[in-house]
Amino acid sequence: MRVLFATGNQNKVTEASGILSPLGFVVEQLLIGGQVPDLVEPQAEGIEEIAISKLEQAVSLIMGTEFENEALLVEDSGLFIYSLSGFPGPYSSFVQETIGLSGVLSLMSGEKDRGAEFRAVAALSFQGNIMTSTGICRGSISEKISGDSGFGYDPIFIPEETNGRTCAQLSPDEKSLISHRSFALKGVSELLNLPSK
Ligand code: ITT
Repeated sequence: MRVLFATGNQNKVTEASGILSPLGFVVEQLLIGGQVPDLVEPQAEGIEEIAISKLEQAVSLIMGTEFENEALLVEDSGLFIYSLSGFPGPYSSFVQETIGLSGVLSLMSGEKDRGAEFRAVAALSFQGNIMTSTGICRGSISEKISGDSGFGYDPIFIPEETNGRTCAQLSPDEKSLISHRSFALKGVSELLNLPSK
């Protein structure tokens, strides 16, 4: 079954494909007229609200197109740092683009409590139903930038399970075993496979 992923982030498409293809899904980036559709990210408190709003926008964009009857996926994620009361959370993209990873490390300078988590909400629409699932990956913020795989905050996030290695020091398969994205996507894929009532 094909899943059209409405995202501007090619790294997310690659990861989603690695996670969902063993489960029998073919993940493709949603392109309309060859372009990534422009979805407005509302200034909302929660990433679930953001994911659902973006999914609703994407659903209206595919109405009347060849994609109308296909499964459509949106996923919104963020990094939540406990000592910063969950910042950057829903503002993670903006913060990455403005102060960047070194800016986040500066905010954490001298901070002993480095606990943090990545969260992802996957929202999927199929045959008029909307399903959502949340995934969490707990860990901590590193003291320095390390590793060059992955994307985004990966070089400063150390999952609990990796013996001090950041996500950017993991192979794609290692990251997918424990990532917020993987738990969220597997969650929606299970909902999709439920027999309809
Ligand atoms: P779309 O909204 O177009 O899907 P995006 O990159 O803006 O793409 P998000 O809003 O979901 O995606 O991501 C919020 C921020 O969190 C952004 O800076 C990402 O780079 C970062 N991020 C998300 N998942 C991540 C991951 O698995 N590893 C590292 N950083 C991640």
